[in-house]
Amino acid sequence: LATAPVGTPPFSVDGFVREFLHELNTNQGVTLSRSSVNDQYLALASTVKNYLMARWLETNRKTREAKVKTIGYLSAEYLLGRQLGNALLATDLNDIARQGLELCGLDLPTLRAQEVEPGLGNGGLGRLAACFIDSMATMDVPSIGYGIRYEYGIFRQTFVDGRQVEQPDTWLALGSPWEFPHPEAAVRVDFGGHTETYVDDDGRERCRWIPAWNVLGVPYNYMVPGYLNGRVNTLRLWSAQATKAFDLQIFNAGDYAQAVRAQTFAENISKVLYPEDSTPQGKELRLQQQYFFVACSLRDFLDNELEEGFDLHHLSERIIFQLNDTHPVIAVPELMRILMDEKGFEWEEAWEVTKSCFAYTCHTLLPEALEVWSTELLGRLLPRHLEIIFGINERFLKEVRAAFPGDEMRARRMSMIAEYPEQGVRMAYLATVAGTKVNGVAELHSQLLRDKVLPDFSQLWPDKFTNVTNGVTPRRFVRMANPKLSELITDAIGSNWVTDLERLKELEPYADDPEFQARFSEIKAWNKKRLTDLLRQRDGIDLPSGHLLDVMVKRLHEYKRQSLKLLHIVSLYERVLSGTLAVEDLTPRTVVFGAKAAPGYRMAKDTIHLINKVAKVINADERLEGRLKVAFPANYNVTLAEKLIPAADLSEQISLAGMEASGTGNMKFALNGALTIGTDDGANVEIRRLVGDKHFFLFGMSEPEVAELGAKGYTPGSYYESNPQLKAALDLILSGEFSEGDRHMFDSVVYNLLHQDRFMALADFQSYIDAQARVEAKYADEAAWTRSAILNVARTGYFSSDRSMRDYLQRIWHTTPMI
Ligand code: DL6
Repeated sequence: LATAPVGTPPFSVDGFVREFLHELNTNQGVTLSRSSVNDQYLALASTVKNYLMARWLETNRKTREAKVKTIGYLSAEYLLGRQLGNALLATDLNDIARQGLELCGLDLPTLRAQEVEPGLGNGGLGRLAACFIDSMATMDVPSIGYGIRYEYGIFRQTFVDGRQVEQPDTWLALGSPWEFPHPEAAVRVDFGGHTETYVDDDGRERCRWIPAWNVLGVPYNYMVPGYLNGRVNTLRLWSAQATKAFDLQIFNAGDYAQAVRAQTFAENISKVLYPEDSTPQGKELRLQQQYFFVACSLRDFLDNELEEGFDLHHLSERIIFQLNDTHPVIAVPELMRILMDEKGFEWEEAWEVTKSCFAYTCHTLLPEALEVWSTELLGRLLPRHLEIIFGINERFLKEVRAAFPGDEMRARRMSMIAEYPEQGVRMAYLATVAGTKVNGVAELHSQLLRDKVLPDFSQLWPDKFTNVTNGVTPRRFVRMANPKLSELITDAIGSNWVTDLERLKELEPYADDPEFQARFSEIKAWNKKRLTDLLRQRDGIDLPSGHLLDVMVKRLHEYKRQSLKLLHIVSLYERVLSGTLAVEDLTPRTVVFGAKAAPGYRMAKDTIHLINKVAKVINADERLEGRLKVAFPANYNVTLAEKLIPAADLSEQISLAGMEASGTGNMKFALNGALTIGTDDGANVEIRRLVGDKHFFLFGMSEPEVAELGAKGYTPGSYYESNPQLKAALDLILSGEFSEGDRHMFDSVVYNLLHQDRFMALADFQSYIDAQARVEAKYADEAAWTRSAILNVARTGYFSSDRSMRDYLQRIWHTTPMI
């Protein structure tokens, strides 16, 4: 009885309806006739959870009993997207739910639309974590995702006069049916104070931390259902609370505000997601968040997931903590501290265990994205951890000096402690030293990581470095997002592709089949219509029909070069105005942007403003005869992506070569039959290799060419002077055409391009324009375009996150799925 899971509701329309009405009555306290849409959504979510519950409990029991190695995925971000659709898919309940709800007079899509997505991430890194936990569950890999339950996720973006305005993301306001809070299992996390040495009972000198304050971490568990396999893994997100509610003495003395201050202070730790994805500010609260969630997670694993009395010398047989970028790296000194200060390990023993329990994934190449924590802050917040970091560094540098005698410069370069502009800890170095493996996220990125970011480390430990190219979950991004295409694929090759995506290769022969092509085109048109309906209702945007749908969705960052896309649009417009392009020669095209800018990133916000202003003028200009439109729906998120990506014809992946670590949007578009226009950057390189040059529009400098130009000295102004088309486009912006005659409104963007252009947009302009001309020529040949689109689908099965997981299992985690 103690281990018996609850029963599962009957897998029938009747059984479903009974369960749903029961949940509506008992959970929501309403009858069907008196229920709101939100009641109905919450009851539906509970119903679906009930179908998953027995599997979840059983998964936990089996994993615990099997005593196998678990993957502890440590990530400060999980950009989950809506949960209901995914849970229905994983349980095969879609049809039953739809029919059952119909019997109740309800409509499944309406209830699904009620869900507010948990936006607990910024972009690629957080969405990758969500794809990976989906794949691990589907592949029967025992894993726990650990992270932070932010009360406010990524801000909600609105536009006021074309400028970005951020609103808080109140994702919890209408209830959060997918989580299971366990306040009774809260974990204490210490901060501040000082350290001291003492002599233990065996006469050994030891160190201990005397913290100054603490908070509680309350675990919230979320189900991570595998696709049709009966496995349900766990995502455990931590929420911060004060250790005591409030100080009664102060309260009784009448100072209410002071009395609750401690509570507010503690809760602040998990209050809000930092919205910078590539320029982390060294903010104290951010370090508190990082330590908070890894301290909770380590404690949780050691105390609750291991059986009592487990010998921690063998810890690596039971866990590997994957560090999703440097955000969780403070876990390294935390494990050392636990082993030495709490479990009595000697340094060498503790280090042997620690360095076998972590692996590190780097997600960037931008120097400003590599976290460095000032030693002043670290020492103030985590004094014992700073001591341990110094200890690790000292021993590490001895190893370096032994391996490269006399090469003091090298030792200095490799030190985890930076001395300028202030003393700080280079978290990527600490992660590299502590990790059993270090991986980049696409082939080119992993190579640049070895050669340019961490060259000294890769010379010292060549075998430590490896690559795992990112992937995306086919469940959410094909099967769920593109139901019609999924049906077409299944009709052609059977349904196994959903968990074995390389089977999409079997579609290749269909690329030449006129009937298949026709159905494929109809589906694209249907997806465009679905998007059109959504954007009309969501944003009041009217998408014209029959246009090439050209989509650029990703965070707004200079290196991603939304400004290059904008120059292309402005250039088309300018050519029509100046008569160098006849309007009837303009390929009917709608460009859709989706992008959030970090709230403090001026240039990114100015670029958003400019895009919106350009859109307004172009969309209203009748001289274009409706042949060029620009749409920029606000608040791009996972939910919108699921409708936007399947509708796209052209996928814009135009970062400067050597800057985008991988990209994962690029994979989602190709898998949904969009053709890519892209540079040889990140995973584009692998996409192009797999789909073939004829089915990919390559442009721009290669990474070595970029490096060469940079070394020679890059002068963007020379491109402006020598390229009349580029000059005319920039001049048009400067003329005030898009800013009601104000010639200076966009000086920041234009003069930055003309005088600095760190990401060389002007150097790649002509090549981009030429590639766009090739796009138009191909688009004019409908059969050829459709053929290429089908081949994109057929040849990109490699980019399943299931394959990424297999690579991690083989190259990094050295474990296998559970039987
Ligand atoms: O690996 C996931 C994703 C990559 O696909 C993107 O290319 C990369 O920009 C992104 N990185 C981040 C933040 N990086 N840091 N630190 O989101 O990771």
